[in-house]
Amino acid sequence: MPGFNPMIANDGNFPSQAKPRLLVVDDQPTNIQVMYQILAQDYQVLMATSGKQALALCENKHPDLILLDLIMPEMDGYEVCQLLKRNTVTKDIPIIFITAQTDESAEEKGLDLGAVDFISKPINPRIVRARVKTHLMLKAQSDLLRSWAYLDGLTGVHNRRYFDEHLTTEIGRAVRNNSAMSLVMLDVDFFKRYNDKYGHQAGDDCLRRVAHSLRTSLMRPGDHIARYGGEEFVCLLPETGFSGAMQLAEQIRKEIIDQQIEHADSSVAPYVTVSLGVGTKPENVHASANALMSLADAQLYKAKEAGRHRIFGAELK
Ligand code: GH3
Ligand code: MG
Repeated sequence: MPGFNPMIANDGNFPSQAKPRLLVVDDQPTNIQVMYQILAQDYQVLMATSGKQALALCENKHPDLILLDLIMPEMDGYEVCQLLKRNTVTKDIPIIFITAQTDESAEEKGLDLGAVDFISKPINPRIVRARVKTHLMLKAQSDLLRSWAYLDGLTGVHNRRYFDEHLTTEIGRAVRNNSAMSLVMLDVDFFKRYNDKYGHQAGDDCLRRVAHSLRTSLMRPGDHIARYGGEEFVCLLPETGFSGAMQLAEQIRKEIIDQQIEHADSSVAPYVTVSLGVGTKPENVHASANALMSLADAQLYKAKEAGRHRIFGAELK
């Protein structure tokens, strides 16, 4: 087939990013070619001829949907499905099983393992296109709902739920890779007085401006900002050692006071200020999410105790 690339193919009419990305997994290249011809017009089509290759492609290329052959040598479709559902990176990718097996128990087993649908061979192109379209739409809707459930409605940064889930994943990754990781916790100083003087609406605006300063200061794509509680925020900084995190905390402190948000009742400055606590897991140190969180929190407490509008930091041993 001209231009047929065994790993990635599309018809070239549209930029590939504009099209949803499908992964077709089948040990028979001729079956893959049939699927390719049915789907390449509307989708970017990734292809794998073994379960192992499929798992690697899912981790690296994040397809939007998988069409998975059930019967394959070495690793069958059930096993591939199970492994994908166990991995946090791939568990939400919808899987449609493609199979020549017509008995209901095979279908039941597949659905039990988390597949969204079953298509039997020989395939009918119109049915394949229709089901793919439906499941991609459902996936897009659930992605959108999930992203809303992880956002803080007031400030637009992530919420505590997202942060808690992410922290566990990120610390696991940092321990595996022996890399450093830091947290910056931040709390607005005398915010109760701010609300009392300027009103709750102004208080809300102030929190939005603090979130804006955090967004401005954090530049790396892996960094995450979350609103952890009322006027408390936390920044998760993968691959960041102690001095880098302290520098960033200083930048945030400065960014916020430089906004000159009037706060006449603050005891530390005529403007809104924040106190910050930095906690670092250095390279080659094993640590839990709780230990890192407690460290950053304790540092924030010290900053408050020492007079507010300042930064304290420490590293885990
Ligand atoms: P400190 O410097 O020790 O942190 O003092 P504080 O006044 O900032 O801390 P305290 O915990 O006493 O008060 C926090 C205030 O933040 C009280 C609460 O009404 C306010 N707050 C919490 N969430 C929100 C919110 O979403 N919007 C507004 N406007 N205020 C909030
Ligand atoms: Mg406060």
